[in-house]
Amino acid sequence: MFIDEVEIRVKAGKGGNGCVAFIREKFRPWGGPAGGDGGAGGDVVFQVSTNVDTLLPLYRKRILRAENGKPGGAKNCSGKSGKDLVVQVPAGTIVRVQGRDEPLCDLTEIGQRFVVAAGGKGGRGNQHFATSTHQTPHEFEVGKDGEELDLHLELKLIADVGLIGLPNAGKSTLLSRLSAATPRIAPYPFTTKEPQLGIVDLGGFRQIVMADLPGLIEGAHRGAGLGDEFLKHIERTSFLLHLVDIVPPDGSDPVENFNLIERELVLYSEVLAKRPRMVVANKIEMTGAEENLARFREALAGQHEVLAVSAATGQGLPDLLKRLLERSSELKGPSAKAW
Ligand SMILES: Nc1nc2c(ncn2[C@@H]2O[C@H](COP(=O)(O)OP(=O)(O)O)[C@@H](O)[C@H]2O)c(=O)[nH]1
Ligand SMILES: [Mg+2]
Repeated sequence: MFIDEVEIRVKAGKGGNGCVAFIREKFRPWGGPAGGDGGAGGDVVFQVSTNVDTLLPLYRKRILRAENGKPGGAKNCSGKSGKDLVVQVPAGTIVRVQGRDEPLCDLTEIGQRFVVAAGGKGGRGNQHFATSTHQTPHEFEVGKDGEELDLHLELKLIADVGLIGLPNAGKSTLLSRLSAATPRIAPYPFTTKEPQLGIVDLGGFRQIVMADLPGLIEGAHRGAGLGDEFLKHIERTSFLLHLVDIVPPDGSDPVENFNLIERELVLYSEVLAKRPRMVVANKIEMTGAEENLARFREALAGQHEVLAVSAATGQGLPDLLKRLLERSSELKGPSAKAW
């Protein structure tokens, strides 16, 4: 299990101050107090939405602020309320006040809303302070501050895309080039190397979780077992990206290298071997890459589409993201959301 975490401050709007005013009309020189009430401050609200898949949109923010209420006006006019700030969060977000174990809320249902910080009440204007013996009140209330909290948000993630390939294919390099954030890995008893993972922003509000699965193939080689929990987790990975070094330094054949991994994958997990996948040739900026790529494409013709990138120079990466976005319905299979 991977955990996406964000720490963020939320600040609701302050209530507007009450107003001190008196009616001044030609024939009513002492027309009485008429100061309006301040408007309430806006709330900060979290709402579960299918538009977001991770907490990535919140990484770039420090503070989420709702609008303040407007002060009351003369002639008993109430101030306008501040607008609520509605923040979209993915299903499965657990919200805690920083430093507390007990969750503030556990947001699971699409559309579910929770006010994480309530706006302050507006203050009353002087119209409310008049009594029979106190006809020209100058009292008013100031608006109350909105709630301000430091929150910790946590989301359990499933990898949407698993990166596979021989050691040195460039998996780590590719992942670091594409990821916009690096979630934490929950404490699994890994028997091999820890997987790396990143959130990849595909644009168009789609974010996917990409996991490098280094232990997968190397582990299969040695017959080393990954933890059951971890295996269950990666078997929910809905899509595989097989990365191939198109100019291997040892002079080996990229087609054979590709077949080797595919064979091991079947031996390792039939569930995973059935996953849809995309084949990506890496290191295409190197000399000799072009001929190898042509041969490679020919060998895989009719079986897999082959994209070509250089994780080192960035060549081909925008096309790769575009292609992943186009295939994002396959990346988000029902299994991927079924926690
Ligand atoms: N020339 C070239 N080298 C690359 C490219 N991508 C990765 N490498 C290098 O290949 C080596 C293995 O990369 P790494 O990401 O660690 O591979 P991994 O074992 O699959 O995670 C490193 O020395 C990288 O710098 C690329 O596009 N072009
Ligand atoms: Mg690596």
